Amino acid sequence: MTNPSPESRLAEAARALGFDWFAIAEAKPRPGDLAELERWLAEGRHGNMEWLARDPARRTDPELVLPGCRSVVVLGMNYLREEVDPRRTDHLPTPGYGRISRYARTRDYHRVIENALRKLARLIDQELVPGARSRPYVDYGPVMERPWAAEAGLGFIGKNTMLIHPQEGSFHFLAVLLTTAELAPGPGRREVRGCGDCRRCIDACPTGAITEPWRLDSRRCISYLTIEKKGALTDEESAMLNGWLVGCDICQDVCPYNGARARPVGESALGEPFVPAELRLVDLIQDAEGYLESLPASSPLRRVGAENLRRNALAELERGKMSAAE
Ligand code: B12
Ligand code: SF4
Ligand code: SF4
Repeated sequence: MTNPSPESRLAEAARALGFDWFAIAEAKPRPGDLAELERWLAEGRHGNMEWLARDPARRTDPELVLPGCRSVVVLGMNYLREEVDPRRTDHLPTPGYGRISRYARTRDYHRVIENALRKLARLIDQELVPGARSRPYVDYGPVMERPWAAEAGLGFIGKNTMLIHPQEGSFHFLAVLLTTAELAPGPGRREVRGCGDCRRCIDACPTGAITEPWRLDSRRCISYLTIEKKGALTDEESAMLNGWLVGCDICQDVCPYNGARARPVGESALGEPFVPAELRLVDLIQDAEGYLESLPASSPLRRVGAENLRRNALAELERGKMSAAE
């Protein structure tokens, strides 16, 4: 019997750690990514996320992050817990409540995924390819995760800018391991049907943040406004939250790829949701700190912070009053 390859041992270890997707790309800069990122930044589409504008060349070339990098291992973890009905058109919460996006209702994926990635990095460096150097990245690292996921063959980038798996949809977190180990790439970029003539996400986005197919303006995106935007919201920004307190799922909820074929996971490394889908606005306005303290330390809402939660709840309360008066 032949010994299993390093790639299949790595894939098996990733599955055991709770990852649902696994693929490998060769660590060559992807043509076009740097130009697209630079254009995006030059137009100010990153808003106040200054860290994204630091050294764009580095974000698109693994060699500049990890000298000698040969392979990019891309992983995905499903966070869908409830069926999605893409035909649903009413995305507003119960009056007096605000919505919490799906990603923020379970344990913080950064923590769960970082721990798992470190174990995989050790497996490569110490057992599979001794002497290799591997670096784990999830979200805040200098790596563009979606383009790498597409390159490795996990799916395609949709007009809503999400990485979409043709059978399993987009409700997956991504993570990346850069490694000096030379691993066999696979399955590799494949021809998938993609979006075709569909433009449901563009039409459904309540703020026009998807200004053209595949191009998003963070400054109009509810996810950015509720989570990343620091300080006070302008009146125009406050009016844009459309019922959301943390994140926004609309451009994924309406996507046909997140319908019947994308199944909610059973047991997940992220655990069961412990934050409800809607929170009462007055409770947060009165005591956002108290609410955050009542949550487990692993809640992603703690990253959002009491100040933003209260600010968002106040904006929503105001919006609710205005629409009731109309
Ligand atoms: C900054 C950021 C944001 C910003 C900006 C989002 C954006 N679209 O760029 C804000 C705060 C708005 C945001 C929101 C969300 N985010 Co976010 N975000 C990131 C982060 C840290 C960097 C993304 C980035 O570099 N953007 C700059 C643009 C230029 O690059 P890009 O989108 O990666 O790739 C572009 C090019 O390849 C180009 N492109 C490719 N093909 C084509 C074709 C044409 C014709 C054109 C013109 C362009 C083009 O378009 C791609 C998409 O814009 C990544 C993590 C990471 N390190 O990659 C997570 C990440 C993308 N976010 C993620 C998630 C889950 C979300 C939210 C769903 C959270 C929520 N529920 O509120 C929303 C979704 C909003 C949306 N529709 O994108 C996941 C996405 C998983 C997936 N399956 O795709 C990531 C990968 C985090 C993770 N580790 O899981 N996010
Ligand atoms: S996350 Fe919401 S606001 Fe942002 S692009 Fe998607 S639908 Fe629009
Ligand atoms: S809603 Fe339609 S256009 Fe938007 S990402 Fe999904 S398939 Fe593509």
